[in-house]
Amino acid sequence: MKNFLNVHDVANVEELAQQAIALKNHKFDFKQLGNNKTMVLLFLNSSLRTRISTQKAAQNLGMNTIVLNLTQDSWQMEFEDGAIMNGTTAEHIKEGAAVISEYADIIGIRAFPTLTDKEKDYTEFVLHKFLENVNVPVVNMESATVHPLQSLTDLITIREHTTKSKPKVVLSWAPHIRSLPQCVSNSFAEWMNRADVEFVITHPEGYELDERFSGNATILYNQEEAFKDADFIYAKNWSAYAEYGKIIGSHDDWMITDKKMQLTNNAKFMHCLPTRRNVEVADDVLDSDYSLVIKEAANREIAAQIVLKTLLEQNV
Ligand code: SN0
Repeated sequence: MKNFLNVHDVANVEELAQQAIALKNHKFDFKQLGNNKTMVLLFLNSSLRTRISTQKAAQNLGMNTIVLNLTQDSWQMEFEDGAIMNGTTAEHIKEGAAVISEYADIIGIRAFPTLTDKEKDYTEFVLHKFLENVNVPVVNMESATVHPLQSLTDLITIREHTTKSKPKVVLSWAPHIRSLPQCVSNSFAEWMNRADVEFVITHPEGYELDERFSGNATILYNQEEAFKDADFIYAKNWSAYAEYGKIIGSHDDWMITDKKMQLTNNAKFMHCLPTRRNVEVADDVLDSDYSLVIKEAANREIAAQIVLKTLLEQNV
């Protein structure tokens, strides 16, 4: 593994999840690996879990960590080649990324989509601008189209809580008041399509994901039908891909409730967090015994740690 950008950097998703589970009781056994090594974490957007769990993972491996909120604490960055920088941007990505790369052994980057420029977002413009100008491994901490640290976490969590070798996993769209990225859902879909699960996606018409991510998953427009026999319900809002970045109509009745969870095969509930209570997910689901959301968030640490461990062993 040279970088951890998306599922294509992983040879076998189930094996990586098993390695992460095995690491859980040996978190501090590899302190030497990161000795005198530094991870720089660059945030162009807000973060709670990613920021803390990735730093913690790096520190478990003996690394130093430096966090930079690039849009607040640094110079405003220019990404366009050939730009005449007589406006608000003070530093070009060519120098900015190259300099950061001099100080870092691994770089983590969070750069959300614009949700207005589909072409720029789906070619991963910002992530690629960094990649072009650094010479150390890069970890995607949620980019314009995917969130692979979350998806690895989700597979780990499913494996820890399944009683079946091939559980039925349902990704359900849920309502929200803002336009959100498709990243978590795209990524979850491409990981589930490579995992040993029966994978179903349910959403209102118009919310089809890019087929490069949804692949051969079964897509149902009827949420209640999709929930039947489910072992895991994974809820997430996303804005439309076709009508890019838009919220289409009102679908308040898609909120995940305990009543809907009763249609499943005693399914566990998952969400990447943050979630809007009683908009996306009802209190009675988030506060139930079958909710895995906190355990899932806790697993972000071992997901990040197995990725950083692999990068350190293979590159740094
Ligand atoms: C992000 C998203 O991609 O959906 C991060 C999820 C890990 N979520 C949000 O931006 C939620 C913001 C809100 O206002 O609820």
